[in-house]
Formats: sequence, structure tokens, C-alpha cells
Amino acid sequence: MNTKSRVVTAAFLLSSLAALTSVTVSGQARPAQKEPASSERTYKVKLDFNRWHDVAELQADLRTLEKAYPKFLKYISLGKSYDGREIAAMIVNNPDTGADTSKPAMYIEANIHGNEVQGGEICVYTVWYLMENYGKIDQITKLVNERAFYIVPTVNPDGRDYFMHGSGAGSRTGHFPVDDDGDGLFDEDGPEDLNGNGVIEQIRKYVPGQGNMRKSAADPRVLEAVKPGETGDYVLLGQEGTDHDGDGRVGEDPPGGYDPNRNFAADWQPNYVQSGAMDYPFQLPEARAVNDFLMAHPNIAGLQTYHNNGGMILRSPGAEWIGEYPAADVRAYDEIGRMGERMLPFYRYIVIWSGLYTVHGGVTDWGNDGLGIVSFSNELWNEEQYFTSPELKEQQKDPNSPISPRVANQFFSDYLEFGDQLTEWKEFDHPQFGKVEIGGGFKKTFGRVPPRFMNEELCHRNMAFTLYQADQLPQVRFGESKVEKMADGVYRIWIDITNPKVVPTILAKAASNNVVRPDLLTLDGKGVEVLSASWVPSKWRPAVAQAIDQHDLKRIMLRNGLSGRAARTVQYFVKGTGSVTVKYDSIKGGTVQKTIVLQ
Ligand SMILES: [Ca+2]
Ligand SMILES: [Ca+2]
Ligand SMILES: [Ca+2]
Ligand SMILES: [Ca+2]
Ligand SMILES: [Zn+2]
Repeated sequence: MNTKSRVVTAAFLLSSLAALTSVTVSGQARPAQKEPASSERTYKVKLDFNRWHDVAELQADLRTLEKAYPKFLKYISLGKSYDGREIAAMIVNNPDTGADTSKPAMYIEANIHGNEVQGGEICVYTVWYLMENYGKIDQITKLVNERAFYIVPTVNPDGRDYFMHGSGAGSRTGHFPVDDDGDGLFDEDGPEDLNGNGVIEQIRKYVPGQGNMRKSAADPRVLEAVKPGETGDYVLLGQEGTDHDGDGRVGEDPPGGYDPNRNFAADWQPNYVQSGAMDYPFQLPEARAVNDFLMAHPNIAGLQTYHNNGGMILRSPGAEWIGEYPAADVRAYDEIGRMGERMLPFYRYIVIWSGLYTVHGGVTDWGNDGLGIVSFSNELWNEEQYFTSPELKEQQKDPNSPISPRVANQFFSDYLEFGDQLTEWKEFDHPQFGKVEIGGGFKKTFGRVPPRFMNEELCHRNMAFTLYQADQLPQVRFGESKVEKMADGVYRIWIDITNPKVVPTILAKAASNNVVRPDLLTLDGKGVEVLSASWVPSKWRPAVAQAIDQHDLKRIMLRNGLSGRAARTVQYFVKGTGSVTVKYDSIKGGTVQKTIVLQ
């Protein structure tokens, strides 16, 4: 900023202050301000978050960030997709505060369903935001210093590129070939963009007086079913395409044809229970790559897998028969989930099986039950967000309103997107159906993803929720310690052990499933013997301490870890001289140690 503008700004500030508070201004020059007058921070890396990127673009953005912040970022590959695309990931870690594997870590992934793309942008936004604000915003600096992040923008790069480069239809799946219709041929008949406008649309045929559909009075582009006993002028012939193999069906066997998020090992069920689960857990290269990484990083304590859509903050269990999680775990989930509801307008915090639908073998069940990781899945974007104010919500209750739910999306495309998102019905000469009309389709950039101009808000709010989760992962700390000489060479030691965060170091479910190594409380000292160890119920009110009844009191195992917001005091009676080192070692809560002089 030049001197002249600084003077103008200072004068303006002073006169505003004076007007507001009637404080007399001395006329003394104000000290120069550090921040520039512009509202724009100067960012090192500029990226765009108002559109969706293909796999190469996402990876290029990660590379750009890595190059700009080489100390903190490490670009890695988790493996290859079925079609051989790299599953790229970014490690965010400050090496000055320890190796990533030594810290409680947050794993963030997106886009396991290939068409659910915008989570990929949240992932890149998260890396970008953490780096651009490190050293500028205290909470971000602290978070980056205390936690490690593993961020995977697309778990299903084949599906993503199929979405980005094609019509977007049929890209939920990955590309492992599956014979959807059981005719012995694989992927032989997918939908087809016959009119070449990049959208897989509907086909309708005009059949005056013989149809079961008619044009809606509210919007002639919308077809609606006629009332029982009435006839309409149209029939719908399904999605755009032709019958390639002459079996009388259109688009019955597109590429892939399974659900990549049903291939994880917790509550996995075969195809006759849940179709699309593949033949066995981790059969898919993408699921296997993710799991290999999760298992190699037991310090991961939190997981977020971004999906779309509906506006949900989901947690497991995915199936009713599993039963509700232990109360202590539910408390932690509830606290984080309800916080999320406040940060994410129009999102509801719900349990997968009861609030959405049953999922067997999903990654959040595997994360929680199989790996002891607090796992959430945000269903990004809710169509309620097209019309956000209470007044407009009220207006939408009127069926004749131009924004009534039946035609709200058409209205939004017409007036907020200038007609760009919805295709018109146009005549088409179909090789098999004769004269038909094709149209009435929304582009892939409408409905499941927000309008471009709202995507940055989606990125930021969801990131904020996930960073809140990251902050609430367990964090073991030693508090006050005290040594008291009881007799010659015999000392009593008190040490406070705390976990001030919401999440316990070991989930109760993980403890009962035996999937997380117990926390270890060790005491080391040359020639020092531990006579007894116990928990002090309250260090403020004398009471009988609870003896720790374990074989080796120099290496105490805590199978249930430390609960959320825990503050405990351990008491040792030791015999010896010199000093002792007490260490609390938690796989998911970090490791702390303290040396105490016996005196
Ligand atoms: Ca087939
Ligand atoms: Ca198929
Ligand atoms: Ca088309
Ligand atoms: Ca066919
Ligand atoms: Zn999904």
C-alpha cells in the first residue's frame, strides 16, 4: 500500500470512529497498519473452486500445492484404479512437530462414487486452505502443528473421468467389468447420447389419446402421469440410447455396474443380499488401495468420506442388525454431528440405516468397526439450498407458485443459470422407435452438485466441519505432576493424564472388537522399582485410590484408553533414586512423556 492511501484509510477510520463514539481525536499520526487495505489476502497459490476438475487437473493442483509448500506437503499414490489411473493422496504434516505417523490423523476422501464429484474440490480446498492460512490464522496453525492429514480427492478416478469427459450417466460405479443383465457379455449395452448434446436425456413419444403422460400445466417441459381412468398424449420410452444387442432393452449393461462403497470388510454381504458388493471384500483395486493405506496408518483416528447428495452428516451403523454403538461412542458422534448441523445449514446428522438406507460393507462401517476410526460421511448439497430464505420456503408450499417443488429446478435453471442447465425437448428420428422427442434432461452439473457460484461455500463449510472433527480427535497430554518423599528411597508420584477432546483414544466398539492396540502407560528409571500403581479418584478430595491390578506395573495396558474429555490422575509408589520417565503411548491419541526427578 502506498503512503497516500494509508493516510486516506487512517483518516477515514478515525472519522468513522469519532462519529461512532464521539472520542476526540488528538491529531497524532496513527501507527502504520500491517494488513493491506484490500479485502483480498495475498495467496501464494490461486486455484478455482467454482468448477469441477478431471483427474489430471486435480492431480496437477495437488502438485502445484506440493511445490509451493514442500515442507508440509507430500504427494503420494495409494495405488492404481482398475483402468490404471493413480489414486493420488496428499499428506499434510508439519515435520517440525513430529512425523505424521506419530500424530493423531484425519483421513479425508471423496468421490468413491464416480459421479459424486464435488468432494474432490473440498479435498483440494482443504489442502489449500490449511497451507495458505498456516501462520496467519492461529487455529489453523495449531491444527496443522498438532494433527496430520491424509487427503484423497478421488478414490474412484475411473468413475470421475467417465463423469467429467462423458455425459455423466452411469459413472457412480468404477470400471471393473460386470455383467449387469446376466447374459454372459460384459458392459455390452450402455446408454448413448444420440443427439450429441452431452446429456443422457429422456425419450418421449407423442401418441395422442393413447399415452399415460401429459404435459404439466405448471411447465410444459415437465411430463406428469395422468389420473387413473384418463388418457394422455405421451409415453416415456426410457433413457436415451439404442438397443445394441437386440435384447429389447436399452442401456441395460453399462461399464462397471457395482457399488464401490459396498466392498469393505465390515458387514460385507454377497450379491444375493445386496447387489453390487462384488464377490468378496476388497476385491476392487480402489477399495483395497484405501484399506492398505488405512491399515498402514493406525494413527488415523478420524475419517470423512464425501458423497452427494441430500445434505446429511452420516454415521454408521449401516445396517439395523448391527445394533447401536456403545453409549460412549454415540456421545462423541452426537457431539460432533450436532456441531456439524450448526455449521452446515440444510444438513441433518443421521445414522445411515435409520435415516438413509441400509448399507452393508461401506467404508464408514469398516472405519468404525474394523479400524476404530470415528467415521463420518457427508452427503454434500441439498436441493433445498436453491431457495434458502424462510419466505421462499413458505412460498414453495403453494402448488401454483413458480418455485413449487414440481418446477423449482426448472425455475432455477431458467432464471439463475440463464437456461443453461436444462435441455429442451427436440424431435429425433430414432432408429428403433421412429419419430420421438429427446430432451427434458438436466446437465450433469445440476442437481447433485451445487450451482458453480455456490460451490466455494460448500467447500468451506464442509471443510470447517471436517477440521472441527480433526480438532476433536483424541489428544493425550500430561498435566501437573507431584513427587513426595515417603521414606528413604521411597516416593509417591502423582501425574495428571488428560484427553481434553471429544473423541476417546479408543472407541468402545474398537475395544470390544480388539482392533486398536491398548494404550500403554510406562514408567522407566534406572534401578527404580514400582511398588504400586493406582488411579486417584479425585486429586482435590482425598479418597481411596483404585489399585491397578496388572502383572507389570512398569507397563500398564489401558484396553479402553482414555475417554473423551478425560482428566485422570495416576499414582505410583516407587523405590529407587535418580529420575523416572513416564510415557503415555496411544496409537490414536499420540504419545507424551515426562521425566520426573525423585526428590
Ligand atoms: Ca451383459
Ligand atoms: Ca456392466
Ligand atoms: Ca443427449
Ligand atoms: Ca440391450
Ligand atoms: Zn455416494
